[in-house]
Amino acid sequence: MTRVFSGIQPTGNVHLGNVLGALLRWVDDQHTADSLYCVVDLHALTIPQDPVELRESTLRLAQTLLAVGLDPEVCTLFVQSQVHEHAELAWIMQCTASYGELSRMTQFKDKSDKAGFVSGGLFTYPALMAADILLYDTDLVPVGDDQRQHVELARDVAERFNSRYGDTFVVPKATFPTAGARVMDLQDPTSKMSKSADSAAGTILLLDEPKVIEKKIKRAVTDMDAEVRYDVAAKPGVSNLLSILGAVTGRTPEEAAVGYTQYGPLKADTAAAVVERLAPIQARYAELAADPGETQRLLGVGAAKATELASATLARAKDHLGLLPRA
Ligand code: ATP
Ligand code: LTN
Repeated sequence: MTRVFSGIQPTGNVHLGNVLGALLRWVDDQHTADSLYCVVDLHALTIPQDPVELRESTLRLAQTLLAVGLDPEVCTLFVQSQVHEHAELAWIMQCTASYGELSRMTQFKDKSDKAGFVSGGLFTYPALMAADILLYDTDLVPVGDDQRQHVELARDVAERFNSRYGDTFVVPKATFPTAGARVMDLQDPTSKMSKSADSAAGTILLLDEPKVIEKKIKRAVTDMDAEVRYDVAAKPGVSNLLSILGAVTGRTPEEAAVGYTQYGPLKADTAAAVVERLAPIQARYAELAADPGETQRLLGVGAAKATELASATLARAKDHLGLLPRA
């Protein structure tokens, strides 16, 4: 069976872009592949975090993933720091990746330009991500386009390690969402909806109340002429609404456009469809939030399953490297 692995950082609130672009695909994949999903809290440490907030965001994100539909009976859901093999293999990956390779990562350049404090971890972040992926003999890594370079690096270090020390790691491949799975900011439809966006009005949060969702969509930026048509280049605002409406109702944006001649009804129907799609997720989230102990228990089960796979891979890598085993 194909092995799938992906991760998400416990930073910021989950928004509609995360749900439509990533999480719903994870939910689908769990039924067709042997899937592992990880809340990557060690990656969050590359930027200074408030300890109380980090612990809360990690639990909240896990509850969100369960609410969206990840089923711990079907997939393996766990927290990165609870499986210490990730940190250990990350060191080995740091010693396998070259300084030049890590220097060429565009995410590091972007983030280090913006950050006041640039940690060593921000620089070696892709080595930890390679460890995440390689520990599980992963075949496919579903990610957004922004992670393409990092998965490519994971492939390169896996191949280098295999050729230096003998066959050890499966060489993974990234998979990307199909067109339309890129949700844009409602106030600036030429940039992607993002946790770190300046305009809260442009981002629909998974836990936004129906009234807030309606208001944000009603105020969404549209285009000059009043025609409803899917044309991303000429009409980014309306096209974004059509993508969202299509995605939440299981249609293409072109199909979603049929029958609309005015922006008002399009916005009203898009808001209603988003509210309806998110309502059961929000209800499930509220149930899970009322019992944090149960989520922590499920994460413990996930970490135990992950450890079994990860420890075997790490032992193989250490053996091939020539590290002396404990007697
Ligand atoms: P940040 O704004 O802090 O960069 P983010 O909102 O981009 O965060 P990530 O945690 O980097 O979110 O990504 C989690 C997953 O959600 C990734 O697979 C990413 O590709 C996907 N994703 C993020 N934003 C969007 C979007 N606007 N449309 C579709 N998918 C998205
Ligand atoms: N860097 C990714 C999160 C991430 C990840 C991974 C994704 C960490 N480890 C392993 C896929 C596989 C991000 O910021 N979206």
